[in-house]
Amino acid sequence: MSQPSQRKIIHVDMDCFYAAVEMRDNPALRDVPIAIGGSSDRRGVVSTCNYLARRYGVHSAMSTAHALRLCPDLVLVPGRMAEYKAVSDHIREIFSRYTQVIEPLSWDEAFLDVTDSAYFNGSATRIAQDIRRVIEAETGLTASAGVAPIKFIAKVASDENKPNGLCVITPEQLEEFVLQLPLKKIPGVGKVTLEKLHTLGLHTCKDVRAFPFARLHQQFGKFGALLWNRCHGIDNREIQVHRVRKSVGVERTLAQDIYERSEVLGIIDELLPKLRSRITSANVGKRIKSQGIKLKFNDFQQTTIAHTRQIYDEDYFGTLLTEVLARRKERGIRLVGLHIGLYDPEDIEQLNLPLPEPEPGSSAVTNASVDSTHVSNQSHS
Ligand code: TTP
Ligand code: MG
Repeated sequence: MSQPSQRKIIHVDMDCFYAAVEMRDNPALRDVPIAIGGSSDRRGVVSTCNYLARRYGVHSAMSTAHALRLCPDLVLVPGRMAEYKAVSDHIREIFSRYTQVIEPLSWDEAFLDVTDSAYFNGSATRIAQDIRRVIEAETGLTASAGVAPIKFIAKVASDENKPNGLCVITPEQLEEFVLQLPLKKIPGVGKVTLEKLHTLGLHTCKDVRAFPFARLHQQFGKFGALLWNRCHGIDNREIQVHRVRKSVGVERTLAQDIYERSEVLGIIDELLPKLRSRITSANVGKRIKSQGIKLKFNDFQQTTIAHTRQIYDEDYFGTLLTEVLARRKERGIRLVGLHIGLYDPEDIEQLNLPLPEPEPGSSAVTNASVDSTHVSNQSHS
């Protein structure tokens, strides 16, 4: 196995993916701000939008009503999932021409390890350029790419020159790049964590390096150790060719708010067959890790309750519902979601491990096992 510093990782991410497909297929949409999502009176949410719409502040996961307030000329386009999936399959096939070590992260992005690739004399930069060229030639869509010796920097790099850009961070540039990196760019650092970090006076990786590890760990637990590693340019995660699914779920945004328990139970009944089939296709057998329920209210707050469970039990959603409804207060419910945490053999191993402590005299935690135990808000679709 190569040392992390010698690895060549490419992260490829399509530019405004769903929106780009729509602009490709309908020239009338090319020079206007567009968003993919349901119309505002049906309480839709923006899946994504083109770069023109982003200038108005529109972004993914925003309600379409809010997006239309920011950008009244916004054109709402319903999604065509089958088409996006077809493009996704196509770009994955393109990736496979360069390496077999591929970790898809979603329909439009993937990590590739090209350390052992013989193409272009082993130049990851030229491989990344060629992948972008071939994607554009064959799909008519642009992709951005990041090249780096470690995964998280490759991902950060792919975002640096978006859209239609490439950013290469060589092993020699890694240290300098990491030092100046704003913490908000580190994958896994969400809004709440960022605010907490800012309160502590931490804005860049350099700031974290100067902060006592013990305090970071005390404030953020395992995630503090993970952050400490990242801020020292450490990310020993290999490309996971076969990703272990951590959860399956289904959810539905409702056309009208509902208020009664019986109405929520009705929605749950409708969602169960889909959940069942997702559990079956995830092929996890009977053993599960947790069972959870999510509600979003008409003030856009959402809440999730998940309990540790060994065996999947559909009736148990009733118990979870009682608990989660106590948080409803007077609010209407606009979304209902069900999810199942899946058993992951790696968890057992990792949870048994003691928390990493920095070695005396060293400034970094080198135990990579903390990486995948921090699973942040996963979306269930
Ligand atoms: P992203 O790669 O996060 O976004 P993007 O490709 O639209 O834009 P960017 O140029 O910044 O990469 O997500 C890929 C697709 O996944 C996106 O086109 C639509 C879908 N998506 C959602 O449906 N909901 C979301 O909240 C997000 C973030 C993405
Ligand atoms: Mg993208």
